[in-house]
Amino acid sequence: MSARQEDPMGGEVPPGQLPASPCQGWAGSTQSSIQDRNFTVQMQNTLQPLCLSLEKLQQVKVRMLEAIELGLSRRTHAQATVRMQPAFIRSTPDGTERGDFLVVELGDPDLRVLLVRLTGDEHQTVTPVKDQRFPVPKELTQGPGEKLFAFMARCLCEFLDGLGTVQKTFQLGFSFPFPCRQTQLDQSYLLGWTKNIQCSDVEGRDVAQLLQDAIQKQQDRYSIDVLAVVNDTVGTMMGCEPRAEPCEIGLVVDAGTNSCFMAEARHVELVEETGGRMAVVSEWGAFGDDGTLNDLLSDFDRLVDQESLNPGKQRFEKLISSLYLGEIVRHALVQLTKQGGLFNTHTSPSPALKQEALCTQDVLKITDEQGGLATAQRVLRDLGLEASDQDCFIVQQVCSAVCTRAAGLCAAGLAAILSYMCRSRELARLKTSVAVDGVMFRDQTKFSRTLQQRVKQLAPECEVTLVPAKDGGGRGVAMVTAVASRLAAQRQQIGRILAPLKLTLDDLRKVQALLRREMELGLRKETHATSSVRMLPTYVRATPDGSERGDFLALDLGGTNFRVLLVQVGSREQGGVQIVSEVYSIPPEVTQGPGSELFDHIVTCIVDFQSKQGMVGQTLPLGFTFSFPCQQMSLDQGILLSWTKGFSASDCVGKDVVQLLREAVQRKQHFTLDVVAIVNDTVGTMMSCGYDDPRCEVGLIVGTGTNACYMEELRHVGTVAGEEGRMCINMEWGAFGDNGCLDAVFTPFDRQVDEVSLNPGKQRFEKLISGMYLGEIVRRILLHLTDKGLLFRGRPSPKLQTPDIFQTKFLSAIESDGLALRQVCGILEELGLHVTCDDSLVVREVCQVVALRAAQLCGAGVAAVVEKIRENRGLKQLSVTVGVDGTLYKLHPHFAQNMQATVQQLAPRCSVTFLQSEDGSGKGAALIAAVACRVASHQRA
Ligand code: 0WK
Ligand code: BGC
Ligand code: BGC
Repeated sequence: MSARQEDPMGGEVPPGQLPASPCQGWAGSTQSSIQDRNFTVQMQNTLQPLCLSLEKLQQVKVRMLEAIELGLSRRTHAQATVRMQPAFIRSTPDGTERGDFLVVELGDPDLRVLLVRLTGDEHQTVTPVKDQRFPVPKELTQGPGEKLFAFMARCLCEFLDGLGTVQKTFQLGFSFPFPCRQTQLDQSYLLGWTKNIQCSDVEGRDVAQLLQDAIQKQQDRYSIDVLAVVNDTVGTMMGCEPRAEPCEIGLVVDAGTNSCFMAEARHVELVEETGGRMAVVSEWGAFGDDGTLNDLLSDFDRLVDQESLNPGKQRFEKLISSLYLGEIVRHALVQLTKQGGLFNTHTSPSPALKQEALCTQDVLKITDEQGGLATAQRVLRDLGLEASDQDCFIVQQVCSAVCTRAAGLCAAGLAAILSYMCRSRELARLKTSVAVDGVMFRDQTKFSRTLQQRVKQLAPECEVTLVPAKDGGGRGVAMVTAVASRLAAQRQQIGRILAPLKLTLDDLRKVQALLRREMELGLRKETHATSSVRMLPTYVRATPDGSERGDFLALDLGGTNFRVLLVQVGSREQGGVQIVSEVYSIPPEVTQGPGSELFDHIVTCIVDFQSKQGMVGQTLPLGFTFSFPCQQMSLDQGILLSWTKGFSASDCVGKDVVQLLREAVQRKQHFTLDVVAIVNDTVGTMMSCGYDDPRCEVGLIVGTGTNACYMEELRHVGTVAGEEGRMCINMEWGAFGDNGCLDAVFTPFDRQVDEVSLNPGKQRFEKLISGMYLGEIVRRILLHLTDKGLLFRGRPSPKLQTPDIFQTKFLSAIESDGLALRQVCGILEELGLHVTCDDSLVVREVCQVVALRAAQLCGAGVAAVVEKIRENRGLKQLSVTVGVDGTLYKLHPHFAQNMQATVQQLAPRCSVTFLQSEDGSGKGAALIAAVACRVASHQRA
């Protein structure tokens, strides 16, 4: 054998000295006999597999890095052995945490209960007010999970009874050192037991809920809220003594082993986060369960694994943690005994070396250079083994080999995490503390020294301080619980602020009944003027029957765009309705300027359209969709009752809109107009859809504004003569509640939006539903939450304080499925806001609540209409189609569905089909013009 031997700690063994570790040759050693030399070789061969060179550890580091990437990626996570579970902790403590928190730690072998006081001062002195251990009876660790949780609840009560405090309400953090799939701080599903616990009926279940249920079942003397479930590595990291450099890694080397660290949230693909950090629990104990470490497993490791509670699982853990090291050493000693070199027993292993004869605590002590040999002597004597000094020395060598390897492997894992953090943060160097807990590290100089040295060698780009955990994870779990408590309090506050926007089915039934009452009032001649729902006759008596023919000009004013259309209506064989249209914008200064300019602008667009379509000088019958409340005396006459939405052009209200258009044409002296019909966009939409579905007898707009129309029995329309047949009624439900009947639904946010609108006190129902207002309601709520310090760290951006800056299309975007929170953050960052992930979640919730209320109220409206039609016709069951149009209805991801669900609940005897209009109401206006022309030609005939 060569004299020069490379020791895994990277040093040389000077001649005549004992090797620092068994992995070194014994060339220079004091032994003289041949027999001894044979045994030395045998021993080296036996222990060689336990000796991992730096190169080997470097390989392990690289494999761990690959495993980390697989665990973080959404695509490979499910197959990954190192599961990288998000812990839903986004920042390490900031010292503001305060309060008294209960902590329950399911350790091995003890359950520990603590009451921790956080002072919230910059020193953050954290003192366990009381701390008590309860040994966990062995049978509980293998029995029904329910019993184990009941035991924990009992200990908790015993602890609190012993506290002798008057306090009855507590917030609790649960330290649960087992692999879990966490979905939020207080929701964590057990993936599988490890170490010495194997209870039934717990895997796949939420352990927070199991503990909460056990506590409730156990007693009612205390009200205890389980606010957080925390892995012990996270507790260790969060409990790290505040130091110069942040502590962003937690490491546990105890009965089991594991690690966690603060990853860049954008790299944790299991969560939606974009910005900031997220603690991930590696669960590296399972590293190698896919065979990645097979090349470095020794026979002893395989024996330990086969004899364990979970063969084939937790391979990395079984090479490092205290539950297994004693067994590895024992198997090595049995092997050496068989080779006849130990305890003078000549091959038959002593029964003394039976399973679990050696505990890891002793193994660790034996590795101690000072007293290790004496400890070996004592331990072997206690086992009834007569051990010579050489035996003790050999045993010490074996223990050292096993522990050195454990420290080396742990270092390779830690180095992988450090290098990963350095790389993922694009840093040249990383300086961080690592909080370490566990019997393998606590007061174990050899292990911790080896670990420190190896980490330095394996991650030279990182400057690492290993910080022994002061009291295990207790204080860290209390910190997490304090964060959870703050978040829970915030949640409650946000819940209280949003509660008035959440309508119950009962509330919606009341709205339905109120609308129905207003409809009746609107229809009756005597009460028509006082009803907030004006139920305006449209003089449209029937929906299209397919016999309409001819070319028509159509105008579509009132929504997002102004459109001019050429509509050619032919037989179905000729292809039915052909439409050519042009969209024109109407600048705000025109919508809010002199009425004459508005109508001049309309005529200019018509002229432009006609010249583009080569129709100059051609006069076609025209249908005019005018999406504002008009009192119609006939099909081609409509007195504007009031402007709504963003319009407030002067000198129009109270005037016949058709006349205003004709006057504009005259002013332009270009051509003549033959306006044969003016229709509301709801009516145009109903007609347009009715052309394809004859059952379509309701028109609904949910766009910039909202409104509905439907075919009412003429006998019910008190403002129009005649009893026979039907007439389409433009409800103008936007004004529903203008008489105060909806005040109960109105929240302060709605009032604020109304007060600054163009028409305060008007269009109250519209202001709860339509696209013009939803964004503004959300903005006001966000400002209120920011004011309360519940959002954006209490700092609103100047942009967010700008009226109408939060457009309704943002709601649709923010709520769209699959839109990662990252995109929500993007939208909010556009508004100059510094957004945390919690903020995005809250903003999304506010959007959801506001949009859901709008959809439900709209659903209550439609339910009132279809129920009216059903009762009109004395039907048990009505089947009807509603033609719908409007940007909000079309673009919002959930509006239509939520609205339809509400209609089903409130009008169960109506099967309602919603037909989205593809051609817009202009087509409908042209069809009405066609009917008007046909009727006129018959009258002339
Ligand atoms: C398209 C119709 C138009 C109606 C508009 C409403 O053709 O008549 O006014 O939908 O939706 P908005 O454009 O307001 O979203
Ligand atoms: C568990 C981990 C735990 C570690 C240390 C492992 O067996 O899977 O969740 O953190 O032991 O206690
Ligand atoms: C108008 C209605 C119109 C609705 C949808 C409301 O503001 O008053 O006439 O149908 O908006 O565009």
